[in-house]
Amino acid sequence: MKVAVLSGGVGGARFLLGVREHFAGTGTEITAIVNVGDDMWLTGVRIAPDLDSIMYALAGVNDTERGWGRAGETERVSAELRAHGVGWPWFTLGDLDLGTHLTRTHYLREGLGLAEATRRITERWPLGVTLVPSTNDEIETHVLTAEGTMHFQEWWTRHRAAIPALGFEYRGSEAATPAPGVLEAIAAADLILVAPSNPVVSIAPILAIPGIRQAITDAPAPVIGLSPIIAGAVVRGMADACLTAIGVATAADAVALHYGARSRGGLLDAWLVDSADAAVVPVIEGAGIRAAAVPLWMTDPATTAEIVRAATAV
Ligand code: FO1
Repeated sequence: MKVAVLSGGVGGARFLLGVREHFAGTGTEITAIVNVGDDMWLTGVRIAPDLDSIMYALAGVNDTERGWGRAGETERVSAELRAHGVGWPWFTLGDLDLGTHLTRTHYLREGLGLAEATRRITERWPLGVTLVPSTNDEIETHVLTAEGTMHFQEWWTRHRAAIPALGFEYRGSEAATPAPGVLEAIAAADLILVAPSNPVVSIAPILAIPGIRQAITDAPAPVIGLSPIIAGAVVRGMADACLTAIGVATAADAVALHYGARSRGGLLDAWLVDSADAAVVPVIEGAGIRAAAVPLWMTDPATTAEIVRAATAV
């Protein structure tokens, strides 16, 4: 069996721990198609937060409290960079984490694509999941605000999404092409999962790359999504600020309707909501999307594996 998962970083990482646990021992090939809209060049290195958050989590070397970066991290190099006035003072690159960025930059400078660089970097750990960036091209999510347009990381990390967003741009996406392995994973999948990641800044930049949405629409596998919203609140992160900006309510059914039914030109065949949102199941089904309500809190990999089992049964 083959499973393809569209995923962002921190929430996606938690979800993938459960996907791996659910399919453990079954010989299932799991491919995560990962957002790269958060990526950027900073102090001469290429940073890919979502790929790294997933890699560190699956490798068991992540900082579980922060949700990003390495456990047992030190920040000596970042302190030096700050003293030099280089980089973003509000964005910390840990010393261990910098090892990843330097390695990735080394491969990119050698002329490899991000997908091959990621393959080589992830070889270090038996992740049980193949990580594929959505594209080898450099695309960047920018946020439009009344105070100007800024890179997603500035809005998210520096301003904590407190400046109201007026819109989002996935710069470079129109000219981007799917990375090697993306369309293949979608076409070969027996199951396509849309992780409970941020619909606006994690999943949308993947779908903005020409060819990916179409490949999903045409795929033989069922497309099953999981709500990142539980009882009108975000599970983690600041997705509510993103959804508000694009005119979508912070509600499990509103996100499902935003993605739309595959049978009606959208993305989804089925959608899982939390038990707390059971009342909206008929609304989602009325829009042509099969729906079920189950506990969706991803408290640990075993609980998340149970969520994935429910997703395969909806
Ligand atoms: N998030 C922060 O809140 N502060 C940081 O200084 C920070 C540094 C950082 C460095 C590398 C990396 O891969 C991620 C990092 N993050 C940091 C997380 C990241 O900004 C976001 O949480 C994601 O991009 C959103 O998925």
